[in-house]
Amino acid sequence: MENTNSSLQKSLFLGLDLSTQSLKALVLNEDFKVILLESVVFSKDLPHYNTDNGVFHMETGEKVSPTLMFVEALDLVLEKIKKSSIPIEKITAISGSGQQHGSVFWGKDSEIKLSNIDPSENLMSQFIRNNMFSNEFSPIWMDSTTTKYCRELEEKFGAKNLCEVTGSKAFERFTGNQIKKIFAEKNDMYNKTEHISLISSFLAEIFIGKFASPDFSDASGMNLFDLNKKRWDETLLNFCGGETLASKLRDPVPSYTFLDKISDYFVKRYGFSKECIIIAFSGDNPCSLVGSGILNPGIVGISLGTSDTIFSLVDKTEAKFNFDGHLFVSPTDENQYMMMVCMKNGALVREKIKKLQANDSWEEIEKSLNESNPGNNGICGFFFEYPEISPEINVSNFTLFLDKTGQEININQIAEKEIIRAVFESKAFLLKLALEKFGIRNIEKVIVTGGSSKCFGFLQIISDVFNCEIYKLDNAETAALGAALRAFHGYSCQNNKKVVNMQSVIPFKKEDYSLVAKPQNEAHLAYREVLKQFSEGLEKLVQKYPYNKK
Ligand code: XUL
Repeated sequence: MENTNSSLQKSLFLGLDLSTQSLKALVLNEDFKVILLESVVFSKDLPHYNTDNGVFHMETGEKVSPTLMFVEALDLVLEKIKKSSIPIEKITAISGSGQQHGSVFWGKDSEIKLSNIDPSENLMSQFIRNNMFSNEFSPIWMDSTTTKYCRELEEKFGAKNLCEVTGSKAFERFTGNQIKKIFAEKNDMYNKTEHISLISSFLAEIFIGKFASPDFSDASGMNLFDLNKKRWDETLLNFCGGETLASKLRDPVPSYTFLDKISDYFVKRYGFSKECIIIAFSGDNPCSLVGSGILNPGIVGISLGTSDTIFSLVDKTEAKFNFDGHLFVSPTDENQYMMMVCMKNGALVREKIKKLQANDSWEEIEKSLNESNPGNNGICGFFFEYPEISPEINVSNFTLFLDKTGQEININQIAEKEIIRAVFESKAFLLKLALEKFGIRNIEKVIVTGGSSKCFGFLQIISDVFNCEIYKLDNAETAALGAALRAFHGYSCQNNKKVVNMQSVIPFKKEDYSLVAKPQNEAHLAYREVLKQFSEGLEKLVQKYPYNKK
């Protein structure tokens, strides 16, 4: 990436990424080169919170994170930036990324207290002393204990209607349903809550020293935001949090919005410039989209991590709503949508097959994929360690193989290399089918990120199934990079006093990517056949194993 705008020489842009497991800070210089990457890893650097990689598993089954852990992580990461060699005073704009759907519950008078924090002390001790939060825990995206409230919401509004208004049917992790649970079960705590933030807007709030709006993209992951009207839906607000919810939330704003200048606390304590501006923070998926260079429709991002996620941009007029995925307002252009499907059964399924069938070795997996045939002689499989959310299939520890006639076949009748291939082909099929449901068929290229993108045999399968070239981005920190790029974009809009097109100012170039797989025609044709059979098998599983709909 290279910046040709001379007025920006010597400006630096900071992107933060508050994810499930860590807080990262990435600084870009005026040539869009990463000049600093610092991180605070919750399990390693903040062990006293006793989390499991940032997550607290409550006895009740709820998944939360201690909100103060986020605050302490921010103190630590800022200290690291201060100690580094970068000139902090040159940071011109800051934006951030937060794990989507998670929420923060601020206590009474917390905004006043936040605006009065003292630069001679760190944030953490002042947050403890001031008792900032009404809920010491932040419900996070991994939580799935709100099924009852999701069903109530869908009964009241109709799943289809909810999907068409908010971009998604009711999902357990979506913030509206998390708020409803606290409203219904911990009403006292709810009433003591002055303000509710998303994890992204929470981080922005600390930087400006007052409550902040979430951006349109992150607000789209709440089941509360009307994508078309670009404002909260009043009936949904009332249903999830009663009449007071509207007053506990700030109205969402476009992703490029200038929120305010950085608060004095950061100027005095860390040496930031008084002129440094804060651009609305967003969710990790919207930020990863930007950080992967997906700035126009036709490019598809696939993140192969703990969960597998596929995302892309779609023109509003062409976008199809569907129950298995989500539409968000795009962080690149508020008149486009970002589609996203998040599948729970990602890395764990691959790790399991690696352990059971390949001596826990990626080399053996590669060898096995090399020695087996695309299309797997008509054998396909389904593998779900956890109940799947996209599409909804309520099974655990589940394996099923079908032969080329679509009949169930016993694992003992299948060669080891076919078992391994079936796992990787099945994932590529699921990703392709997810995309088709949104009406996306013309794919220019796919950008892959995440742990399992190191397996070339797997990337070749994805290339052949999608029939397009696969690229890897050289920078793996797509969420933090996307946040820094969004800071730059917001700054450019502010500077030009108009909304500038993101593509015209963010110069992703060919050199930023490596080509890792090219489609092979014969393999693609073989997959087209198996995909039909796979899709029919999948539909049967969806019918056979529904979630409890009562
Ligand atoms: C997306 C989702 C996860 C989190 C991870 O809907 O729940 O990808 O955003 O941080």
